[in-house]
Amino acid sequence: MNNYETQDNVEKTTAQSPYLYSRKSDNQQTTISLGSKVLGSEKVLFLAGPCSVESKQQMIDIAYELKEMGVTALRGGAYKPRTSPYSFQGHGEKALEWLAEVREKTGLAIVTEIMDPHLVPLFEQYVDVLQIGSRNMQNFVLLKSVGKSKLPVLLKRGMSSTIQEFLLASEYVLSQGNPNVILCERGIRTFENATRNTFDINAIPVLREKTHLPILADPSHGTGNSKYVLAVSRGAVAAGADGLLIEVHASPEEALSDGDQSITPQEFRKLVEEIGSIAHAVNRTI
Ligand SMILES: [Mn+2]
Repeated sequence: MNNYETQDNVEKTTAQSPYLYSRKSDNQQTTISLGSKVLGSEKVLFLAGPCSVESKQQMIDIAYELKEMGVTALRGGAYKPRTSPYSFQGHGEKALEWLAEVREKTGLAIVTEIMDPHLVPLFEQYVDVLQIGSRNMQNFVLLKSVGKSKLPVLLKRGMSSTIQEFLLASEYVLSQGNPNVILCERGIRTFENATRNTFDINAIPVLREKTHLPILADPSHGTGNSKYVLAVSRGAVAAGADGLLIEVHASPEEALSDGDQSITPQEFRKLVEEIGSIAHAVNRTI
C-alpha cells in the first residue's frame, strides 16, 4: 500500500500516520516497567553495567554498587557482536545464567543483547529486556522474532541509519504484537573522527515529536571515550531523554571490550549526581 511505502508521506502526515510507532497526541506516551521503576515517566532512569559479562563475581560486585547509586537495570553482553571474529565473543548461555542470578540477588532488571532469533526462548528464561544492537537494527528476521516475545525490546539505532529507518525498524517489532519498544540513540557514523561515533542529539527531540515510544541515550557508544560521557549525558537528558544507558566497569583498562568508553563506578556516582540537577532543570526527577 502506497501510504506505507512513501517516506515523504510519513514525514508530512504525522497526525494521520498509519504507523504504530506514531505519536497520535501530545500526551501519548508508552511506559515500560523496569524493575521497580517505569521508563517513560517523569523519572529519568539509569541503565548501567559493563560492556561484556566477564565473570559472575564481576557482575555481582558491580550490580550491588550500581543498585546503591539508584540504577534500575543492569546491562552486560553475553553474546557480543565484535567487529573481528578473533575478539572476545562473550560467555554465552553461562553469562545469561549469571545475569539471572544477579537479578535474583539485587532486583535489578537485566538488559542484554540478542543476535540469534532462535535464542529468544532461552533469553526469555533469564532476562528482562531484549536488546537489539546497532549492527542488527535492520535484521528483519530478528526484529520479527523479538516482536513475538512478551519481553520489552531495547532497539539501538543503526550506526548508519536515518531516524526514519530507525522508526521503521521499531515498526517491525510493534507490528508483530509487542508494544514495548525502547528506542536508543547511540551515535552515528559521520566524517568526524575525534570520537568513535557522533552522538546525534537532534534525534531525541525528533523522536519525541514522531513517536510515543520511550527514548534512551547511550553516550558511551555515542562518544567512545570515557572523558566525554558525562557531558553528553547531561546534554541528552536536557534534550529530553527518558533514561541513560552507560557502560561502567570497575577497572576499564582491564575490560574485555569497550574499556576506552567505560567509566568507573566513582565517575558514575558523580554522573548520577549531576544528572539529578539537569533533570530538575527540565522538570524531571531521578
Ligand atoms: Mn559496548
